[in-house]
Amino acid sequence: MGSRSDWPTMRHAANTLEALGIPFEARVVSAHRTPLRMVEYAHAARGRGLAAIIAGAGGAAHLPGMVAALTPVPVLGVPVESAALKGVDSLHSIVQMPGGVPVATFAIGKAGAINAALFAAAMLAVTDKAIEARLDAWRRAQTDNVPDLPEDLPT
Ligand code: RP5
Repeated sequence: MGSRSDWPTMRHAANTLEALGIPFEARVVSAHRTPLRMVEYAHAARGRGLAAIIAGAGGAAHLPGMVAALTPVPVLGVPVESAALKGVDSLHSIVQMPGGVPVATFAIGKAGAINAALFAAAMLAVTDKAIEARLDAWRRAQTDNVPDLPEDLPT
């Protein structure tokens, strides 16, 4: 993520990966404030065996696109909600990549962070039966937990 201030959003991705038993690391890497850290992180990603990079950033959210420019590892972009423009700036910064440098872009905020983690899990599940089983179980539990009434009614 681009800043510690993104963690309240990005922890939802971390929590989801944890629930699915998928190992991950969480790092602050800013495209603007620590550009060399970003270059080093992205250059090392493939060699370190990272299967995907979930990159969350807000405002002028250049982190996902720049990381995607620097590594062939799939980059999943999460637009963090910004104070001034509610994350529409983040979304536009992340989604509108030029042809040739893909970033899979998710919803603004918490939903996007959760879905980026689920999407990464789905990619891994293609070749990992254990993750496939845990993702299936997670989805079943989600379905089972949706009540069919809007509130508890007196019996
Ligand atoms: C972006 O600027 C970060 O991803 C963050 O969403 C935003 C604001 O950062 P802070 O000023 O809160 O550190 O680079």
